[in-house]
Amino acid sequence: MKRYPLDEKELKAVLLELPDWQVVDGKLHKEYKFGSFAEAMGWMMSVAIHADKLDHHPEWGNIYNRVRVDLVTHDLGNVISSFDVALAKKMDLLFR
Ligand code: H2B
Repeated sequence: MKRYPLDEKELKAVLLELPDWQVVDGKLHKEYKFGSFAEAMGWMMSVAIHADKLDHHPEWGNIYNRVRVDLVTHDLGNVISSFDVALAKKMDLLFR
């Protein structure tokens, strides 16, 4: 997969197919809520394994059963890229 920045039009289209994701401070942002701390941790671990394989790592934080995620591509100068979209989709898939 190629890592390329999204233009305005692509970003708009992507947001339509990514429920509850929005652009906040130039990053692809979402907050997940889980049934428990253990569930949140389990999800983070599953995502971490995938993120490392993809060599694309999220900015994220956990408080109890919530995980706040901000996706941006550092190598391209902190813009939202195709890799952020791929990771966002995988996160949603693993959340279901
Ligand atoms: N993660 C994110 N979010 N953005 C990057 O540009 C990035 C990354 N680059 N993980 C990768 C690692 C790069 O530093 C390594 C050397 O491939």
